[in-house]
Amino acid sequence: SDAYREMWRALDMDLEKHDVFLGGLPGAFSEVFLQQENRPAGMAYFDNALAEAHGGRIKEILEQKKTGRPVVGTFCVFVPEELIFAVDGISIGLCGGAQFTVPTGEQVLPRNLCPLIKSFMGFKLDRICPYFQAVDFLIGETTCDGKKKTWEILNEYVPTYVMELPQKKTEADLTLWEGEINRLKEEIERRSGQAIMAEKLAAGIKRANARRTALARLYRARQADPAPISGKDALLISQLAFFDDPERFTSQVNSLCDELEERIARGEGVAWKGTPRLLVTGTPMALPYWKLHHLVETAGAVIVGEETCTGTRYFAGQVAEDGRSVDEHLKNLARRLMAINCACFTPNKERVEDILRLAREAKADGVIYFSLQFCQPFSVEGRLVEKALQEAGLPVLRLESDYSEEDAAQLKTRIDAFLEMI
Ligand code: BJ8
Repeated sequence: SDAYREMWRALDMDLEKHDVFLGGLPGAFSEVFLQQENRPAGMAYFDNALAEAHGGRIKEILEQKKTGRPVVGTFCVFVPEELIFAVDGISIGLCGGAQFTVPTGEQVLPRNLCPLIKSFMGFKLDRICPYFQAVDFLIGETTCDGKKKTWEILNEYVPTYVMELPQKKTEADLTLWEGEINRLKEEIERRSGQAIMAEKLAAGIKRANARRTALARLYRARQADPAPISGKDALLISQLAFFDDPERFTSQVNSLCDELEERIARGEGVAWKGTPRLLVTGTPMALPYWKLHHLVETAGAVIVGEETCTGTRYFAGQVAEDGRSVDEHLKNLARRLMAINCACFTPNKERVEDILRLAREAKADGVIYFSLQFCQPFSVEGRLVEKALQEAGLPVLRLESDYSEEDAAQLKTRIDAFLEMI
């Protein structure tokens, strides 16, 4: 609408390019989502949240920003959003999942780099992401080398603060990480001009815990056979968690879960009982990346869980709510985060245990190990995970891909062959 165009112009967006980008989305969305059978009615909220991602939600954020609330962009589930909530800030997860911006990203980054990094860099350079345009500052982190070095370039466009994430999980690493969380707290205080107080931080922790609880409930519903919701719809919900208003999102996920639990009680699902059930594990799948889920679910299987950062790694665990002082809260934040098993850590054996447990809980018939192209941590770790799953008798399919559609036919052939085998 015209009102939105004014808003986008004020955000210094490239309106022509943005039109081209948005122009492709409704077709893709309708093909991937709207043609599914027996979708839960509660998906209507999330469909609308996606449709309004560049419109209504941005308008809402800009109104809140006018009242002095800081807008902060993040790229990793290790960045504690609770600290942003503690200054009434708005936290936005900015990872990019679109092929559209990859060529622009490649103008400043090597071509043989993970598409997620090239995509978010491209969104900034192309000026077609209103979230990127609205943020006051970004919080990066030292995870993979690609992201770690990209912050230096991104910082030329938007102030980018970098947290140092340890690479091991010893006591010394936990101490380093606690210090990093404390330094981030000081940075957020400095940038927002507000001191972080114990009560506000406790409220932020409660808010993030409530969202994690709702997402965990959604994942539990997917353990039912027949599955009450498709993997695609569950992925879309996870992706929207990074953009939506946290309280509203949580309450919508909970009402959807009410509906799903009624479906389970009636034995109703989105696929027949006995449909092959797959767990996906690997790199995150940022909005609007739906390629793998779409291929798998149109090939006749259903995805019943994601051990990814747009899946269980985002919401696993809870921050203890027994802290009384800011210091205790910070320690509790650090402890929950250090239990996340990202391939950037070495060793990372707990991830294998997580995958085995999740596959068992979701009654998965097989696992797809998915890496984005050029992601070294997850591709290299794939061998160890594959071996461990095979030893446990779980069939594994390893796939690597990017955001283009070029390999769709080839991926489909491999997925079909895997489904025949399991
Ligand atoms: S905690 S998975 S969100 S770092 S950008 S590592 S795909 S080459 S995203 Fe991540 Fe935090 Fe870990 Fe999760 Fe590979 Fe690409 Fe790097 Fe990536």
